[in-house]
Amino acid sequence: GLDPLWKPFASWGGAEMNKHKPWIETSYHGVITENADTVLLDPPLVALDKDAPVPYAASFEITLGFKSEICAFKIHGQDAPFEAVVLNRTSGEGLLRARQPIDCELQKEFTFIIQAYDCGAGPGGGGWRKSHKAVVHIQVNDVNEFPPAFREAMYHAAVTEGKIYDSILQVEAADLDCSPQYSQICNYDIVTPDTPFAIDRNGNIRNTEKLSYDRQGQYRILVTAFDCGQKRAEESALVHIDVKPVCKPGWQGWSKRVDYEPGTGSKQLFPKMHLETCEGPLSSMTPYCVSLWQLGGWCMRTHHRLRAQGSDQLSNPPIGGEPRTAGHWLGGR
Ligand SMILES: [Ca+2]
Ligand SMILES: [Ca+2]
Ligand SMILES: [Ca+2]
Repeated sequence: GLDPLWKPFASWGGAEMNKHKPWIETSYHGVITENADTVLLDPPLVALDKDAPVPYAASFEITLGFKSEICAFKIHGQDAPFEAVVLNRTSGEGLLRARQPIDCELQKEFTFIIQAYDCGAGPGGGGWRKSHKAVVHIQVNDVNEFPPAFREAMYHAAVTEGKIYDSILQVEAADLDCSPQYSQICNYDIVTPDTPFAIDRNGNIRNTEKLSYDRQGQYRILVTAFDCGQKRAEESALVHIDVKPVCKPGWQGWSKRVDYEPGTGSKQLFPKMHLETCEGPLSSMTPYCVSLWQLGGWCMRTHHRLRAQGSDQLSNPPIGGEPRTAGHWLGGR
């Protein structure tokens, strides 16, 4: 029996010298960190070729030139931005790397085909053979490049004094990174010190104590957000919270004095005037008629009637009166 190592001598020449095609795994899983260029492959990229010299015989095999090493890896795929290079022709080790920066926000994974080519048998590389096709699936790891950003620069809410709210309003930030770890908002925080408010991890703002309209009628607080990689929003959001006084039933939206410039035509007296019923038992008593009569160019009198009669509280609206001379104000009675 002839030692297998010596067989090539018995059949010297042509494609006979390259009996075997290279062999690679059927599939590879790769990971690359965005903006980096080396792909970590599992299993590692190695092409085996039975025609390749075994290490202990390498010296005379190379001399004789009838070996087949691995000369190339080729990638087939729709514009896959990767290339495979041979690191060691004899061992068949290869490396997969990005041809251009990989952006996870643009594409999170890639799938393509890879094939190994040996160096052939002839002196000019003729008679080369290629491996079967293997599938490579690459996943792109995220880098925390983006800070959270609030959907609104400013938020507005109103609360009634003396109440504790579970949630006065909810603020929301978003983040453009491609992974949950670096794009989800893990925490919100109130930047403004010493406020009677707290914010939870979902962005709900609540008051931590009862508010008083007389003590402070409006609050302006700054809030910030952190993604789950602890990156903080670059711009804080401004939250306005108005404190409304507890409702007192009666006529609202008027004042005792109205200035009128003679000759300026008609002027609506109290466009915002309304009967505050505080949504209590008086809520069904909406004003039936509130009208301002203009006589001779002057607001003369205000009439109102209520659909429901007999309430002491719902007296005449506090305006009206007799015509005065030009330039005088119309006083309440
Ligand atoms: Ca990116
Ligand atoms: Ca990113
Ligand atoms: Ca982020």
